[in-house]
Amino acid sequence: MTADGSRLHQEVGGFNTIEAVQPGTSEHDTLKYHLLGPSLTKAGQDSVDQQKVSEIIYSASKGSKYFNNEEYKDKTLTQKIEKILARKRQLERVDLALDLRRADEYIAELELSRDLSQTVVHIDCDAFYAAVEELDRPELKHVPMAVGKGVLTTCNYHARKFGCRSGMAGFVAMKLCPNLICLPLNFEKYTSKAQEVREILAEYDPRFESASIDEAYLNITQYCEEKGLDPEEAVTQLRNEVSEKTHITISAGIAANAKIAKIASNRNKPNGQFRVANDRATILAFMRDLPTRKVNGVGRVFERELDAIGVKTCGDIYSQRAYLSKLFGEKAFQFLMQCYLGLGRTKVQPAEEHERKSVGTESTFREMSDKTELREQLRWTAGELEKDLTRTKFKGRTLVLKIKLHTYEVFTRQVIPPKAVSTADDLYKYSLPMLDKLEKEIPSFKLRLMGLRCTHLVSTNKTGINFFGMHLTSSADEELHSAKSKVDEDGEWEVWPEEEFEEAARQERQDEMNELERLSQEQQALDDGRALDPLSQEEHLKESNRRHKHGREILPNPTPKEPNNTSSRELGPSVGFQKPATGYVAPPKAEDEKPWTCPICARPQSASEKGFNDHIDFCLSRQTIKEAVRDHSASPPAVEKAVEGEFGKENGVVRGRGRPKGKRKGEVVGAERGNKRLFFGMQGR
Ligand code: TTP
Ligand code: MG
Repeated sequence: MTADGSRLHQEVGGFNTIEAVQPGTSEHDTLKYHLLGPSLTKAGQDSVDQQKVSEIIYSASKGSKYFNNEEYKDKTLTQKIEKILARKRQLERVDLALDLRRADEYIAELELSRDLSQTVVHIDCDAFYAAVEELDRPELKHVPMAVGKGVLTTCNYHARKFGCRSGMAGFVAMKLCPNLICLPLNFEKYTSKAQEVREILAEYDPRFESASIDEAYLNITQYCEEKGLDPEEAVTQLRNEVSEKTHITISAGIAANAKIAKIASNRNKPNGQFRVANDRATILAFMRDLPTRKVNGVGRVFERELDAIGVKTCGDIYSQRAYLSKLFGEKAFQFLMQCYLGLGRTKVQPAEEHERKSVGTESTFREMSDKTELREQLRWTAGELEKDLTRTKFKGRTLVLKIKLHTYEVFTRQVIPPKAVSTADDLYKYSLPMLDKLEKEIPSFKLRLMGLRCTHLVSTNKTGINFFGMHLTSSADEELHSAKSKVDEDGEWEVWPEEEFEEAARQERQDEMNELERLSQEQQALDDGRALDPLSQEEHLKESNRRHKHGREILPNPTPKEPNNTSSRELGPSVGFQKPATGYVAPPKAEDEKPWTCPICARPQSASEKGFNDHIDFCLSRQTIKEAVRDHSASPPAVEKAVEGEFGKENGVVRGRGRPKGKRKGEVVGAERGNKRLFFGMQGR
């Protein structure tokens, strides 16, 4: 929301214009912007008049429950933004020299961790579900077509020219494009095609990381070295190979880290690629003009909040650095500083090796208030969570119950059971008192969503890699948990916050899809001249819950055909180089080996000499980074220069990607944005 009523984003950096007007004068304008939906930044809409689209969505949905709810959410957000602005005005009157200095120290520290030695690629299939459908019905290639009935999951690039996009109610899309052909979903077909693509990816990086059904990250540093190829050549070759063998096209972004690679892959869509060179100045210039919403992890709400304080592009973050932590929390501060600097993870690893912070399940249903029914729903949710915990091999030390009322208010409650829990019986037993209590506290208790989530996970895997790649045995689990907590309390080993923001934005998107599902049902009922049928509503919701889960299942990477690829990758950059930088250590070969304890951080490590030494190097380099920052942080106002002049040259020396320091010792970390959302705190209220 801009004070002068200007457009939210002008065309910047070659990206498509987001034409929606976002003035501060009329609340309906912010609402119209909101109604544009979760996929406003999708590729293929350069020529679309988004203002016209927003008018059509507005008039098509006006009067519906969905619309009223969106209006309510928009008003709540506007109020929240007013509070943010009031707080900002207050802060402008006090001396923030300390916050400024702290921000500058953090920038300097982050700069020292900048790793420009890796080539990370993000690939994303073009109009994936639509492209797969077009293989069976090639005639659809030449006409506007979408997949999904109530809500579009995607549409081909013809349809996008009309403003149709994923996350749009089908009947709204039909208003934009009356000739649109909508096909039903066929998950099996998409999964099987995705597997064909993955088989090719494995040839380029066997340790590639699937990010969703149609996207993946690869580290091709090793591949390029071995084949003597420039990254752009390697990616062209990869894209050609995918297109020839699978008959669908992919787009790719090439950059020094995953965050930039993901942004870049959307730049030349469809069937294109874009590289941001591994060079600090190029990266800063790229980020400077980049609208915040283009960053994975900045959803519609956060975008508006940032816009309110004058942050439209990642470059704008710098001038507001002293306020960010106080306005949005420590994690948001860290995340934003990393966006400003164009930093992100360089580590790419198979999805199944990813450290998990929580395992949870939730589902939306028609309004439910009957006590017995609610308990049955809780029992069912506990059963679903047990399945997920069994599959992922975890137990939870903390159990979180989330509910959404018919008024869309979200409440969460959590409990720490006496022992880690994983069975449906235990999950139900410990969550029931929370439900009972909420029921008593909240008048007219009608729910439309219930979720259970386990956090502070403990692995039930016999051996393997878990939190931060540490070696685990089931007997070491309890020790690990206490070791981790202790480490966190000391403000060390904080994870990169981007993951939490990405998860929060994904959650926001999912919630929006569910709401849209409701809109389409309302409309369907209206068209048919009948009341909303609870049973068909439930069917729709089941479908939408299923759609949400689809593509997020973790499948093991296919084995590459060339055997020497695998062995070379074991020594390759995404493992070898990353070891010291992240604390990653390979699991020991013998099952009975006990982990060794690092004398610096006191965390259990792999009982292999090489891994252990690498880890110690990493711990020592962290110390060096801290000392260097402390020594150099005496003159905060000149930090931009200081970074370039004094720290920039050290990039090649401090080769490891030091995990940036998280919350400082003794510092009160208030409403941390990522955390709050991840743990389903009260949203937007
Ligand atoms: P995306 O990669 O986001 O979209 P896309 O491949 O259709 O189009 P693009 O060319 O812009 O990449 O998502 C991949 C598939 O996931 C998509 O084809 C359909 C499905 N999907 C959903 O089910 N729901 C959603 O909200 C989105 C965005 C996608
Ligand atoms: Mg795609």
